Amino acid sequence: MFCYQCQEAAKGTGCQIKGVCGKDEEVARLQDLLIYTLKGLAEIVVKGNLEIENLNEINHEVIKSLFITITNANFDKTAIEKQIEKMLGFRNELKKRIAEIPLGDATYFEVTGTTSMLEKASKAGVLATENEDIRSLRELVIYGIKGMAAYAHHALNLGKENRDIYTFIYEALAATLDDALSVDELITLTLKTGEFGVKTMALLDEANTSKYGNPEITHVNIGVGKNPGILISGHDLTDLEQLLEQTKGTDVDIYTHSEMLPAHYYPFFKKYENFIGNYGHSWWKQLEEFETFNGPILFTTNCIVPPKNEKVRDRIFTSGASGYPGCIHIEANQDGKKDFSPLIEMAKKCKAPIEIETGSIVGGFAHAQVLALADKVIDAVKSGAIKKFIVMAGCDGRMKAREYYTEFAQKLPTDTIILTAGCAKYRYNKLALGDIDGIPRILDAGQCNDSYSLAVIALKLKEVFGLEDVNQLPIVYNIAWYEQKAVIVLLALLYLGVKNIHLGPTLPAFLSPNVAKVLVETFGIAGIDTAEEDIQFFMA
Ligand code: FSO
Ligand code: SF4
Repeated sequence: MFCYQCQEAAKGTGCQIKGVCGKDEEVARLQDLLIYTLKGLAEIVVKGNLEIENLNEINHEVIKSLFITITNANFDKTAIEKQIEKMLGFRNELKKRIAEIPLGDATYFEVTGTTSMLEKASKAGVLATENEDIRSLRELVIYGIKGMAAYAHHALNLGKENRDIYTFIYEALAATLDDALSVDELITLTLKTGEFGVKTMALLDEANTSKYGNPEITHVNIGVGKNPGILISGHDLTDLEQLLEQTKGTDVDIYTHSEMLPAHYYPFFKKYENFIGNYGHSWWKQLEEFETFNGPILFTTNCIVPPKNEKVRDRIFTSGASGYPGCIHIEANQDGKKDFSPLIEMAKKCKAPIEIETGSIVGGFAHAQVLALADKVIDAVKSGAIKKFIVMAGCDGRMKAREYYTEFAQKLPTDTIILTAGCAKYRYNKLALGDIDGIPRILDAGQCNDSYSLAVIALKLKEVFGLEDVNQLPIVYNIAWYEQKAVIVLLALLYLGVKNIHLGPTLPAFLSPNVAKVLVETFGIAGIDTAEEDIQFFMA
């Protein structure tokens, strides 16, 4: 196996024996083969000029497949094998619809059973591209579209889709097989990936807010109640909605975990009396937190940490693109409805969660809420009460180096405001950083996809201050990344013209020295230093 798609890639270069995330060799290879299958399917769609609007189910399964291969989402070999078989079936069906034209290996290879899948996968992985710059750019695009697919999948679950996004995904997948593309053409494709990243995040924002309302300032309880609970993790709000509906009026409480925290900010979910609060920290602390939670846990997406304790594993359920061997997967029926009764019945027999902290955290500062406060914010900037906004969106992770983000937040001058989104916030969202004229010093917009909100806020401020360029605003970017959704957020920001983004705790292993050089020279991308030095740099 060889995988270097996330920030925790072994030795900063790539996982080769087993993933730091817990992904084993077979899962890694099957994921490679699933991606290769999608590339073949995409080549048929693109070269055969197939109409995207006639490919409904296939479009949906393509984005689901991409989502399955995101870091920490799915460790279930059987589920991945089934997905490969399904996508090969679609690929072969599409091939019959087009004229005979020259096509590559990905469009016609056949495999039967695990052994032949694994064998084929060994020739279809990342290292199959020999030139390291081409490989680097191809993977940058693939990781970007994985993140895009995850967001498109959430939007789809809410009934929103945009065929242009699917068209781009096919184009990008097929382009990664095209040996005729030059480095420059691949760089252009990378920026176009960012453009579609913006479109996808806007689509998801529309899907979320049209159904659940605009996030608003909310204090979220981090303590526990007396009833047994179900803990819901991941990012899918439609799963949460169904779970709340199915537990309404029962003695089973619902708690959010990690990236599900921002659900509390949406007006829609406030009517559920059993929606108690948020339990725990970001994803990587889950094993200890699941022990003390005592009740069933539902993963709607990543980030899953392989459970060591069987008793905990028996309480874990998955849905959507996520999966773990030995855990029950809740499938949606034809109408997208999921039956969460196995979790609810289990919860009734469990003890209430053990309280691990008390108090509350505040959030809900997505674009509508911040723009509602715009006058106050603008006055504070004009009076000098706010000197700088620091965008610290992104992901958390287990590396010790991430303590930097807590230290950085703590040491920032008191005339700065942190704008955040994603699970990166858990490194500082429980610190008492105070407020500036009533504006909290940490403004949490929501999940990682809500980084879109931060871009909307920046563009609005640019307009209000009559500036030509977003980079003239007193906003700086110190982003933490972990997996591929952060890659699409980064590409989206680059597309919007944001320069000098600092990215940490380490730069991606998949950037070859030459590709990294382009990013540094064109966009001013930089890594992180010590908290003190970086603060000095940002405040200058
Ligand atoms: Fe975090 Fe995991 Fe949201 Fe990611 S929980 S790391 S970028 O899945 O998607 O921020
Ligand atoms: Fe390694 Fe990250 Fe790939 Fe897992 S996803 S195998 S940790 S690079």
